[in-house]
Amino acid sequence: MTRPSSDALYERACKVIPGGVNSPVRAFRGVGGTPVFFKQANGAHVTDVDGNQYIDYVASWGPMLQGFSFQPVVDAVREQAQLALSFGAPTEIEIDMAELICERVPSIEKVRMVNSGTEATMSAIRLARGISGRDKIVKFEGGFHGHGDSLLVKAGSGVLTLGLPDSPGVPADLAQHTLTLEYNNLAAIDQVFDAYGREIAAVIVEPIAGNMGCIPPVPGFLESLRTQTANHDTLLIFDEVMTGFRVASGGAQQLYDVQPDLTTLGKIIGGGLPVGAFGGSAEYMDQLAPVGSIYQSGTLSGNPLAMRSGFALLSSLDADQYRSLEQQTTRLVTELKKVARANGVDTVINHVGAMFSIFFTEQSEVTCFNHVNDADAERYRKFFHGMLAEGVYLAPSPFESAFVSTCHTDAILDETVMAADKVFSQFA
Ligand code: KE4
Repeated sequence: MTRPSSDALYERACKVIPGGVNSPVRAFRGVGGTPVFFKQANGAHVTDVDGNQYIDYVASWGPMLQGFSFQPVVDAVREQAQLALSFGAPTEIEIDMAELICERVPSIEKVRMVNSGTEATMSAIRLARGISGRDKIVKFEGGFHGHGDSLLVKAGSGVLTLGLPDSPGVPADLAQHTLTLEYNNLAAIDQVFDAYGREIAAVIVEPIAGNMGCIPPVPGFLESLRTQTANHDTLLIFDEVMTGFRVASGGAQQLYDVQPDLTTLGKIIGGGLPVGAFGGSAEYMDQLAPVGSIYQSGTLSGNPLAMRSGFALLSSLDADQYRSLEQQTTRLVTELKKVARANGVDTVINHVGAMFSIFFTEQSEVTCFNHVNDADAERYRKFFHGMLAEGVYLAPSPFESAFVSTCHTDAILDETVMAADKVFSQFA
């Protein structure tokens, strides 16, 4: 499979866009080679600028739960575009969207729309700090919450040492307020609250990790976070930008029956257009301007085009579809494990709802960032390019999740497994 047009476009792009991409992960640095440029997509398939078609498992990093070019979304966007793209003034569709989110996610009584997951998490952190009057926050190693300064922070030397900037440009005296724990480590939660308890404004966590590959919470992890935060008047923030409306109608908080104080959302709620959101109790959310004094704003927040797109997607989803997504993903993972084993390739494949990840490792399980780091990233690179050559487009990084849509039929899953069998056979 050759991609001369992609290669030419990449060369042109690099002259005017940093790294030729508008978001780093797209640049293939995680797998080597140069990015594929796409021109159209439909259902579970994407087509690149050279006319090559692939079965897609990136789903634009999550939004395409009903597949690409989902007709109700296309129709809603086309209709709204004829009326107006944005007013910068309130519209009815924003209320419809807010009501739908509050109905689907009971822990959310009020919600504020923004334009990305980063804006959602950044704003939720500010809200938690404003409510609590505290500065410290806790996040988890391998957790990604967008590129807000307080969240681009890595662990200090020890679990209780203050954070260090994880990117140039993040002030050290801001980073020091962020503590980073090991995901799924219950003892670390107790330690950090014993040490800093009532100094902690918020804990922000992906209730199912998706940004170090897919890693479900171990029993008791989310419950321990809920107990410790409640005991110390710390706000618990579930970053459901990826898991929201993907793993269940009510997200991971419904699946694991643990209610956070604040929830951040994105991806699926935009249906492919730029949307983020954060929500929680009316008591908390009414502390935001213009009711309260905690400031947050956005020119295009809640714009009717993106609202119509997200509303069309969300309102198309029902319990049967979530059951089917779970069944299809389980079927795919089961078959992938079989062909990997049959070819003597050691893997751990984690999955929850319609998201999964393949780790090339002899470890029996992958439950934290250290396990991911001990996995064989070179084998992932080989697998990625092998599958690409077979017409299957996976995430161009071993630290991402793969996504199944309602358009991934049995035939498409069988095709995927056959491709994997062929690629694994070349691993020997
Ligand atoms: P955005 O600012 O990219 O819309 O959302 C940031 C974000 C927040 N929280 C979670 C749990 C997320 O997964 C993300 C963004 N996810 C990545 C993929 N792992 C987006 C892809 C990219 O960075 O280009």
